[in-house]
Amino acid sequence: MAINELPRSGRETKPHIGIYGRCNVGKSTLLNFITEGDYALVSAEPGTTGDPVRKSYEILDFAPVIFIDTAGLDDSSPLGARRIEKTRETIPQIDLALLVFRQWGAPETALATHLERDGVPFLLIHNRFDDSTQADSLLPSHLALNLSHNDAAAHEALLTAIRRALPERSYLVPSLFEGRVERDEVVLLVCPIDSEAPSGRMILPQVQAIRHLLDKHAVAVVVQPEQIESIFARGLRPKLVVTDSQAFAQVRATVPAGVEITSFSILLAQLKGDPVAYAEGLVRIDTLRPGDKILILENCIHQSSCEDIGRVKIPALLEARAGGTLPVTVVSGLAPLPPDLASYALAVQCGGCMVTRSQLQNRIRVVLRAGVPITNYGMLLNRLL
Ligand SMILES: Nc1nc2c(ncn2[C@@H]2O[C@H](COP(=O)(O)OP(=O)(O)OP(=O)(O)O)[C@@H](O)[C@H]2O)c(=O)[nH]1
Ligand SMILES: [Mg+2]
Repeated sequence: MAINELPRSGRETKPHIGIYGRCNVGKSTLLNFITEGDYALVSAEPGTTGDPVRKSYEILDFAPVIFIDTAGLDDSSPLGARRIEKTRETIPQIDLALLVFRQWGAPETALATHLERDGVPFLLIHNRFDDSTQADSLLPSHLALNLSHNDAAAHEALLTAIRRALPERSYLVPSLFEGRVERDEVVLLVCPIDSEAPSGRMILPQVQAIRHLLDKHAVAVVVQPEQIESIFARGLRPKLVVTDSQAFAQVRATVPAGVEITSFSILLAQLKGDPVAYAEGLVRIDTLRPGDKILILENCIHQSSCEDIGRVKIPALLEARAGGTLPVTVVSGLAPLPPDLASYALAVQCGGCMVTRSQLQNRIRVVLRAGVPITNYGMLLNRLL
């Protein structure tokens, strides 16, 4: 399937676009200009925007995206340093940066260098502040606009530039089942409804799996672990069994030999994470010693079932393996990584269903750069359960 035919990303994985620049260059004005609203506070007072401000916006015939308006890079107010840090923390979360400037100088060069180093694409936006006589900047490619004008042509040009600059992988999602399942084949999805399952709904990876199977015109059969036997007893031969990672042992004991078993977390790891790094990191569990520090990275901040896996089950399994206590740090959502990252023996990352591919990839890259092996919830549970 060509990438252009792939489904657009869902609500949870919208491409993120950060707006950066010095104080008062018109960053919040740009957000309002793009979204044709009055969402962000605009004022002549430098330092108006403090915390990053997120705004969803659907680009017509394209994709829903999230804009992040940020504090000025040169904010010198009493909270300036902390605001600048919050602004910098958004960079690993974005798929595209809009760098707004009135005059190009050292702060713009520093930011552009930072973005280039991190492989983040960016558009340069020269806010002319009504002065159409102002000479264009000497920069080779940029958009020159007067942001406070209601200019339909400029709006269209800006959105076209954003669509072109966004990497395809930020809004087109390959199938969880690419190359594994064909039309009309049956896939058994094992979804335990236990005390950890959220009440009244399915979790995102289960919903995504059903949707991706429907997109492939395959057949999804959704069961709880105790129904697996009756499915096979009826003569149904699924091509693949996908289970909640916590039910691995039960599923292996019930599914007949020869039928491939994987988990939602492993499918997600292959789609969004770094399966090679995860496989290399998994080996580290064999050499863990009491006292080794473990870093749990779980991106969902509101899914209590994950808390139990990350905070209780995985630490207990690793401690049993190491034969003693392992100090565990849990980082939730996209909170900053610990400053002493390099001192961890192993990082264990969840499937990452609630974050974008870039956000997950950037996080993995930072962990690997610090020399810390990283593996994945599902792969670890598959090995230890
Ligand atoms: N005349 C004119 N004023 C503009 C233009 N763009 C922005 N402004 C004004 O410049 C001031 C600063 O704009 P903001 O959008 O708040 O700037 P910002 O970069 O978000 O500033 P901080 O949040 O403080 O970092 C406001 O008074 C805007 O009305 C423009 O194109 N023309
Ligand atoms: Mg602002």
